[in-house]
Amino acid sequence: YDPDTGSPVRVNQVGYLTEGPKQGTFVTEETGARDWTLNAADGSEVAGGTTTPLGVDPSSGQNVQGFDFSEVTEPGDGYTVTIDGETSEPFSIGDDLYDDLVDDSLSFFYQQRSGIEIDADLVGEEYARPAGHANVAPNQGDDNVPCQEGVCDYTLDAAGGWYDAGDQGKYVVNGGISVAQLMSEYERTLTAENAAGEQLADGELAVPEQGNGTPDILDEARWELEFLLSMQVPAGEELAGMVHHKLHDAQWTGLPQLPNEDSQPRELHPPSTAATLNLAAAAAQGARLFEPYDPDFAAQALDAAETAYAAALAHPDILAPASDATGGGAYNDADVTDEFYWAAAELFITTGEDSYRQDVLGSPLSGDTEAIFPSGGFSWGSTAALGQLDLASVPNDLTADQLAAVRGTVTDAADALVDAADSAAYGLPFGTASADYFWGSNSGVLNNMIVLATASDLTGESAYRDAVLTGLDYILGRNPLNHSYVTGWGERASENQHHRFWAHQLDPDLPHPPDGSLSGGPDSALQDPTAEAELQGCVGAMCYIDDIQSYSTNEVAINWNAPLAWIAGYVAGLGTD
Ligand code: 9MR
Repeated sequence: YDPDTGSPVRVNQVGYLTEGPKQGTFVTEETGARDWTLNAADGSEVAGGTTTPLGVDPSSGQNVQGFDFSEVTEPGDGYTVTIDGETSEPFSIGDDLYDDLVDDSLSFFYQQRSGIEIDADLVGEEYARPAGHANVAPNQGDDNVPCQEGVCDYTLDAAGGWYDAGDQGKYVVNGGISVAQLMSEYERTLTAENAAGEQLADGELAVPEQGNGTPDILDEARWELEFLLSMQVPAGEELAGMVHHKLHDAQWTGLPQLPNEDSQPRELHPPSTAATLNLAAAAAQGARLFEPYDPDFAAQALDAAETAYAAALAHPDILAPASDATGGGAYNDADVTDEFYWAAAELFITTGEDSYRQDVLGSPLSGDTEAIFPSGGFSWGSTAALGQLDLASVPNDLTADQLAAVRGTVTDAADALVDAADSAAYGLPFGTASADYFWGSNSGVLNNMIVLATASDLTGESAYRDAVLTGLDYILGRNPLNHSYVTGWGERASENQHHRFWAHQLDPDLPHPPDGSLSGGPDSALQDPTAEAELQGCVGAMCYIDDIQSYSTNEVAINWNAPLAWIAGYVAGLGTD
C-alpha cells in the first residue's frame, strides 16, 4: 500500500498556538541529522536548526526525524518548513486559530438532527434539508415507533435526537457519551480558568434556539437528551424504567439517501442495562446543568435518571448482543461495570446522596487507573472515565481524601499519556503499534487529549497542555499520511466521509461533509470492503482512505465529533490567556 502522501515534511496544517509547542516530523531514508529552516510567507528565513533522527516509527513503518521550532512566537500565516529541498504544507502561528473550530465542530450536531428541518439561514443553502423521520411519506416517522416483533406491544414517540453517523439510526449507547461530552464542554466553562465560555453562550452558535435565554450548547444537548428520555420503558410496562438500546431501520439502506426519503420501517430494539445507565448518567448531568434555565426539565431529567438507575440495579445483566446488527450497528457491550460507575458518579455529583457515593467507591473500578482510563482512550463501550473526569473537576461532596484519590487517577493516566506523546514520532498521546489503530481511532486520540486537558486544568502543568496540542497536530496533518481528518481544516483534509446526505463523491448535487466533520481515522483491521481492497498491507496509522465507502476508516459519528468539539473549546480557551 503506497498512497500519495505529498511532502515528507509533516506539520499541523492549521497551525500552532503562539506560546505552544511547535513540532513536526520528517520522513526520509536518511539516518543522519538534517538541516531544517522555517520560512515566513514572503520566503524569508525565520529560524533554522537540525533534526533529531528517530529511527523507524512503528505506527507507519516510516523512517523519521523530528524537528522543533517552539522558540518561534511571531504570529503569522503562510509559514512553511523546508528540509532537503522538501517543503511542508503552509500553516499559521497565532492565538485565535481554533475559535472557528468550536462553531464548526458543534454545527455538526445541529446538522445531524432528526425530526427538524435543517435551516438554510443557519447552515447555508447547500446544507439545508427537510426534516427527517418526521412522519411525512415515504418516512414512517419516529413519533410512533413500534417494537421489533415480540419485544413489546407499545409504541414510543422517539422523534428528534441526532442521527448517529453516516447512517440514520439513533442509539442510546453512543447518544449518551456524545451528549455528555457536549454538556461537559459547557460544564468545564463554569470552573476552568481559560475557557471559551462566550462562544457557547446564548446567541453564539448556529442553532434555531438562539435567543431563548439558555446557552446554545445546552440547547443542542437538550435535543438529544429529550430523545434519550423518550426511549425509557413507560411505567406499568414490563421492565419499566429500563431504556431501549436503539431505534433504526429494519434493513440497511444504500447511499446516498436523504433522511426524509427513507422508506424503511423504524423499529425499537429491546432495552439493555447499558442504555439504561447511559440515560441515568446523561440525564443526571443534564439535571444539574438545566436547573438554572428550566427547573421543570431538570426535575424531569433527575427523576428519569434515578428511575433508570434503580431499574439497572434490578436488571444488571441485560446485554445487547453483537448479533443485533441488521439495519443498524449493534453497540454490543459485554461489561457494564463502567456504565454503572459513570451513572453512580453523575448521580452523586448531582444529588450528593451517600448511596451513589458508596456505589462509586465500592465499584471494582474504583482507584483502578488503567481500567478507568484505557490506553486507547475511553469510548462508548468504556465510559467510567466520563464519571471520573467529572468527579475530579466538577464541584461535589467527596471528602478531601476521596477527591485526592480520584484526581490522582487522572494525573497518573495523564502522566502515562505525556510519556506516550513524548516517545511517539508523530507526537500523539496514543499507542504506536499497528493494532492500536482501531475503528474510530481518532476518537481514542481525542479522548486521551481530554484526560490530559483535565489534568492540565487540575494542576496547571504545561506538560499536560503540550501533549493535548501535539495530539491536535496529529489530527490536523502531522501524521504518516500528511492528512487532516477534519473537513475544511488544513490543506489536505478529509472530504468524502461515509454519509448518506453529504455524499458528493456519489452525487455531485449533494454536498461534501460540512467544515468541522471528523473522520473516524485509521483502522488497521480493514473492516469494510473498500478498506480490504485498497489498504492491504498497510501499517497502523496508514490504514485510512478518504473514500465514502470506507465506513470503518472514514465515517463521521456523533461520539467522534463530540470530543473534537470539547478539545476545540479547550484550545480556543487557551488562546484567551
Ligand atoms: O464506533 C463503533 C465501533 O466502535 C465499532 O467497532 C463498529 C462496529 O460495530 O461500530 C461503530 O459504530 C457504528 C455504528 O455501529 C453504526 N453507526 C455508525 C457507527 C460509526 O461507524
